[in-house]
Amino acid sequence: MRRVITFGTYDLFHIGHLRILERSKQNGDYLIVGISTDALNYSKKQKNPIYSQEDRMDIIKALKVVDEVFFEESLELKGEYIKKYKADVLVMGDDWEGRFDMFKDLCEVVYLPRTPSVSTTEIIEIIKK
Ligand code: C2G
Repeated sequence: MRRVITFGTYDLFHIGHLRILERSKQNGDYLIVGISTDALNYSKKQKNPIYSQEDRMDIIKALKVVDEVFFEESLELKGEYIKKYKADVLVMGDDWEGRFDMFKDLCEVVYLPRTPSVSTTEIIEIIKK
């Protein structure tokens, strides 16, 4: 069984999120998703996601393509998560292209093209207007 791992915040869950999870699953048989905690998000972007980490996790966990979820507490722990969850392949969107190449000695690393014209930031901007 080929185990796939991917990570994300998945705030205001949208079609780009669904597509990357579906395409991640196509890289193997079992999909494990690390959900960025509110604290990790705050440290990266100095703001909290709209949906709480518990709600974001419940949404991802309910998807047919997802087999297992956990909270990603820190970007620095990625290597530990890859080992803990025995991942054969790490999949990320290509906005992260090259950023996780250091894990190539632990597992395969794949970057997939993002779905164009949709993002959480853009959704927030449209609603604000
Ligand atoms: N994504 C996509 N197409 C979009 C928007 C997002 O394919 N139009 C992908 C991203 O490339 C990422 C995943 O969906 O692989 C989750 O995106 P975010 O929720 O924005 O995740 P991010 O905040 O980048 O957190 O450790 C890494 C981080 O946890 C990733």
